Amino acid sequence: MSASAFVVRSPMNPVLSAERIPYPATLIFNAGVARFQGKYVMVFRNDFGGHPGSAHFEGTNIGVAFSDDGVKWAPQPKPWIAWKTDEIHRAYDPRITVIDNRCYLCFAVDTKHGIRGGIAVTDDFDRWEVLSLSAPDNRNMVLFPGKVGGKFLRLERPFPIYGRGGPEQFDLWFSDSPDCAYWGNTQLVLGSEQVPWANSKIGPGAPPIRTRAGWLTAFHAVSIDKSRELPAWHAGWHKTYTIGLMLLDLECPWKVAGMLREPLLAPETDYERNGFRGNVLFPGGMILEPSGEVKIYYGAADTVECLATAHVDDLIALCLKT
Ligand code: BMA
Repeated sequence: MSASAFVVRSPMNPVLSAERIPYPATLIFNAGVARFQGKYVMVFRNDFGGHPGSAHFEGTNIGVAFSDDGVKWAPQPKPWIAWKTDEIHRAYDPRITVIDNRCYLCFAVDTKHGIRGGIAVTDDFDRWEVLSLSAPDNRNMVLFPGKVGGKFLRLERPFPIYGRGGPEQFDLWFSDSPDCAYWGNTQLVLGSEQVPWANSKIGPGAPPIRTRAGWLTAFHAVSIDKSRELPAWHAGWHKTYTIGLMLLDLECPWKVAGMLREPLLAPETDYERNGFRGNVLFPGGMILEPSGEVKIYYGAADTVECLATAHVDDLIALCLKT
């Protein structure tokens, strides 16, 4: 049975889109989601000041929405983070991890001197404090919802354009930190060549969830087919982003304990195939419910935010299947 048989797309999809946002919004996607203080919270990317069919946007900010069930979302009246200085152009693709009752955010930060991975902390989705900004180029950072040996743990995706030998052949890495500011113990987790269905870069997606069998995490995997133009609001779009799934060792989280050999989800529906960039599924949040249901949140077509669900036991079994 193919993996997609174990995953159900929400009938409410897309669970958040630009029409529902009470301030200028064009693309609402690539969100991070967590359960915090009895509610679900989503931080999402908003590319605003554009219109369908045009590839030009005025800017990007990060918005917040709350929910009682993780399905129906109420966006806040105003955007939250709009980071712009002489050096910093924007922050985007946020993820959230709750550690010791505080919400840690990871985001990509476009700067004059390259793309940096940022980590910040908030207690109220109002004030936020930056804890670290990596050297460029790095992004798609996610933090684990727990520590090993007292250290914060993260996955990340540096993108070495000279040293890796192929165009956009980028891999998934691990590092840890005593304080979320100084990062080290850098280890390769998964090389893009180990993902059998992808021929280009991979990257961390949703912050891992802790299960009895290991840290379960969804990643994105890219295939490029130059012979096939994909639907997009601009010409020359050839990349398909699928969602992969793996288990990492609980004590040595840079060691892969199992990986699904096919995509967990690939673009199928209209809202996944068509939009600003069609055929893009970009996972950013995973929540394990007490029932064993796993909610998987993903941006679709760089245009809307979606939800799919599966049972944690099935996801573990899929990763351990040889
Ligand atoms: C990546 C990032 C993501 C985006 C994806 C597909 O490089 O920019 O934000 O979803 O491309 O366009």
